[in-house]
Parts: sequence; structure tokens; C-alpha cells
Amino acid sequence: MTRMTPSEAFVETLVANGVTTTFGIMGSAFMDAMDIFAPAGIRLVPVVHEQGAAHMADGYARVSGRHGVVIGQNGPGISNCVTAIAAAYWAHSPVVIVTPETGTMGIGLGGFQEANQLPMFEEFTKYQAHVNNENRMAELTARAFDRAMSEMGPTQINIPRDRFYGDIDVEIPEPNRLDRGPGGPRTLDAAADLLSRAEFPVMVSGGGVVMGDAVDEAVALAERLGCPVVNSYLHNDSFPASHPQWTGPLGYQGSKAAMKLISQADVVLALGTRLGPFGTLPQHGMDYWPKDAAIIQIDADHTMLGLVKPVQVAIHGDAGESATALLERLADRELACDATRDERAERTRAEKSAWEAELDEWVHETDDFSVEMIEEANGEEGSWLHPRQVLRELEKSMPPRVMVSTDIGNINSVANSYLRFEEPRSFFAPMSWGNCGYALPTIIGAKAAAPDRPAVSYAGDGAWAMSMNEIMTAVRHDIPVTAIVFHNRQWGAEKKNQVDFYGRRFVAGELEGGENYAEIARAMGANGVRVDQIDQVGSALESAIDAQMRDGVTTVIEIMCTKELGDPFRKDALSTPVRHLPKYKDYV
Ligand SMILES: Cc1ncc(C[n+]2csc(CCOP(=O)(O)OP(=O)(O)O)c2C)c(N)n1
Ligand SMILES: [Mg+2]
Repeated sequence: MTRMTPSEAFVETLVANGVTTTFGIMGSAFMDAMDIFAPAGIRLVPVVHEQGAAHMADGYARVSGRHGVVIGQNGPGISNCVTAIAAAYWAHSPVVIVTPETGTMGIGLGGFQEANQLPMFEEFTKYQAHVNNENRMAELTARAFDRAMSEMGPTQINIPRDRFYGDIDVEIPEPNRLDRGPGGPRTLDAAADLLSRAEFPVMVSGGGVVMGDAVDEAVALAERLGCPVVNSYLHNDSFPASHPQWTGPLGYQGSKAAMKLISQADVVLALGTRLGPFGTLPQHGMDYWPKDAAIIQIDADHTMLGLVKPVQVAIHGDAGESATALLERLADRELACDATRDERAERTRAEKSAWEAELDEWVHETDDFSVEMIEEANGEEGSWLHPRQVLRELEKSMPPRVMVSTDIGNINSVANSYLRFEEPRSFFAPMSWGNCGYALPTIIGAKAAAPDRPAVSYAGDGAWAMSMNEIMTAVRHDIPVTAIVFHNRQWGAEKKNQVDFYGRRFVAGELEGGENYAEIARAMGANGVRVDQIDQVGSALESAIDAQMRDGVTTVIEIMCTKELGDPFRKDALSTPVRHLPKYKDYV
């Protein structure tokens, strides 16, 4: 036992957990602990808005596999984080949110910045600790760090501000990290039997492969099976795109090759994926999910097994460990699909090249609304670019080892088909939370964790304006990134629903302020470039990446796009409007 203050115990527990970077905005509530961050080797990156800080912690965690830490002033500084913690929850990110609270002698009296801070995060955390007694500061802080890793999601440590003071005798707990296993022999044997009988197995490689650092194991198992591999939705970095068996992502605006191939599967091997419902919705007019296929699902979180789709075999295991255990079981065994290895490889190759050719030719959208918007743009001053064409050019100019974050919006969603990665921990999207304003702060956090990797964010103009203030964080604190803004002067993704279901009655859908985001970027101290010629897109990205990696310069590339719109998020959730009251009769 060592005598220290609770502030020291808190900071020493962070040190024991390897924390070197935290994100937030300073405040009196935790100033006594913050005062000793520097001598403890901890940097607090001061952000513009706490939502940005929590997204940065998420990006930092997703790239590094270590904790992302966010801290703020009690009350408003903490409530500002809720949206981003929800996003981290759905990304299974080990984010620890430190929430200093009103002092114990004031809570309930309606003083200043007072709130019950546990209910706010209840739904979006895996564990919440409340420091009810300062003697428990290290114990509870350590548990929050342990649980973020073992439960793969955000945890909260809530500290009444007076609990930072006093004298305590304490031992700082050692971090307690799980050693995850492959699952039990009964289910592994059953899976091996099923795989050995499969005629056309297909692997879905999911987020668990990324988070479990299991790409090599996934590749080895896929190679033994000779099967096509699809990425689960928004996990495009879960299998190397240059691999001949990679076929691209499922889900919204995903790969037709992946969808056509999985539709033929008799056995689906879902490795490290919860098979989230949004990620397997029909796309491109195809209801591709193979309803009669037997599913083997492997997940480190047993509550995900069989949750969304009925499965034949459910393995509660770590993606890499389970893949290795299956490979061992299949190594010397003759598989039914061995006989058709070459024929299946050829089918995979043919579907991929058909999809690539289609993407090459798919320069713009061809629905009535889009065609009108393209024609209208031709009559206007300036040259507006087709989003798909821009996305293809950006894809071609992506540097090796790039990390990309995307936002929520129509163009960002179309980007799904054009985002390919060679290594895991490279692609960050707001996942099932789907909040606009995600991409920029998240990539700043990712860059803070991996300064040697190029960092690129994508956002539509609407989502960009929600989050662009964090450019100041990138500039002030030397965390250089390259941000692409698709300027189409509308909240396009939602407008698409008004096109399809609401007779083009565009309520609140336009963003026609004539903003110049390149100029705004320059005013914030970054480099700003406006691109309105297709042959400048690739070179603009390449120079910005050079400036980022060589000179530490942040660049905003504003790309002027037409108002054309790709397929909507979902066709299943909306229906044709019905109005009963006479005054609304035309609104159908
Ligand atoms: C925080 C938040 N607010 C609102 C929405 C609803 N929403 C989804 S996409 C979208 C439009 C995005 O517009 P923009 O960023 O300009 O991209 P575009 O669709 O035009 O490509 C909106 C408002 C959301 N997902 N998140
Ligand atoms: Mg827009």
C-alpha cells in the first residue's frame, strides 16, 4: 500500500493501463488530476467540442486496439459526449469515458452543472462504475479499463468531483486481460463436419476478424476452403482486397460480386460477425441472402450467436483462435468442395471482373431525378462532378496503409463499393449508430494513434458542417489529416426519400448558402482546395497526402458534386404516405 491522493491513484491507474493520450476539454471538476497528467506521461488533446473528443477516443481505440480515453467537465461537457459514445458502443470500441460529477454534498440540490451522469450512458456502455468512496478510486478505475477490453465496448467511470481529494492508502491494480479461446470442441467439430460436406461455402469476414487481429488466420482458413470471402457491412478492412478470394462488402451500396456469390452458398461461415440486420438487407434490387444455407457463426460475444439469423452451429470463440482450430480439423481431411476448387475460383474471378467493369462504366446515376439534376448542373456555372466518378478517382489515388473514415450520407454510402483495404484497422464508419458528423473527429483520433499512417476522412457537406470545427484541433495540436468534403448543396441521403416517397417535396433538404469550405478551412489554419475538374481529384488527394506525411499539413479538399443521388439507405422502412385530413390531401 502506498499513500497517495485519489487524483494520484486515478492517474497512476491510467499509467498502469498504458494510457498516453486522452481527449477532452479541461474543467475544474478534474483539474486536480489533470494537473499531474504531464509528469505521468499523459497528453490531454484539447478539442473544440466534446462530441469530437469522444469520437477521437473511438478512432484512437479502433486503430490501436488500446483504450481510447475521453474526459470532460461535469454536466454539459459530459452530455456533449453521448452521441459519440453510442457510436463507439456500436463499433465495439474499448473507449473509457471519465465523467467527473457534481460533488457529493451538492448533488440533488439543483446547483451548477448538475446531472445524474450514469443514466445518460446506461444504454451505450458495457460497464459503469461510480466512485462512491475515494478509497476505491484505483479499484473502480482499473475495472472500467479491464471491462472495456473484456466486453469490447465503452465503459464509464463516474467520479464526484470532491472524490479526487484526500489521502488514501492503495495498491494500483495490474491490468487484467482475457486470454480468449477458440470455443468448445463440440461446436468446432460440428462446424468442421458441416464445412467438409459443403459444396459452395462462403466466408463472411466481420469486425471480429479486425478486432481480434485475425486476418492471417481468416486468410489461411479461406485458402483451405478455396471459398469466396465477403466483408460484412462496413468492415471492408477485414480481408485483404488484393487477395483473389476477396469479393468485397455486403450491405448498402456494397459489391454485387459478393452478393451474387453468397446467394449461391450452401454453407455460410460467419467469422467474427453478428450478421447485423441492416448489413444484409436487399441491395441493387437483389435479395441475395441465401435463406436455405446452413450458417456457422463464430463470435466472441455469445449474445450475438443466432440473434439475427438462425444458425446451425454457433461457436463462442475468438475469430483467430476459432479459425485456427477449424483449420487444424480440416487440414488432412478431404472436403467435398476440394473437387471444384478451380471451377469455384473461376466463378469468383468472373463475378469480380464483371463487377469491376460495371463500376468502371457506372459513371453517374441514371434515375429520373439524378438525370434532371445532372442536366440542371450542366446549365449552371462551374463544372459539377459525378459522385461515383469522384469516388473511383479517389480510390485509385489512395496511398498504401491508408486509414479512411466515412460519414453518413448518400455519397459516403455509395463510397462503400470503392473502399478497399490491404490491412485491418483501416476503415472507420459510424456503424449501426449512423450519426452524421462522425468522420472528421474519428480520423483525427486514429491519426493520433497511428501518426505514421496516412489519414483520410470523407463527409458530405451537411455532415461536414456539423463536425468541421475539429479542423482546429488537427491544426492546433499537429495531428494532420486530409478531409474530403462532397459539396452537393443538400442533405442528400434524406432528400432521396423525398424523391422516392414524398413527391419531391423538399422540406429542409437544401444547403444553398454558397459556402466555400476550402476558404473556411483556410480560415481555420488548414490548407483548403476546391476541386471541380475530374482530372484534378486524384492529384489533389496525392498532394494533400504528401503535405500530411511530409510537412504535417492538414488539408480540406472540397469537391463540387452534382445533386444526383444513389439508392436510398433502405426501401423497407418507408411507405407511401396516406393522409385522411382534407387540408393535407395533396401530400401523398
Ligand atoms: C446526427 C444526425 N442527424 C441527422 C441524421 C439524418 N441524416 C442521415 S443522412 C443525412 C444527410 C447527409 O447529408 P450530407 O452530409 O450533405 O451528405 P449527402 O447525403 O448529401 O451526400 C441526414 C440529415 C443523421 N444520420 N445523423
Ligand atoms: Mg450533401
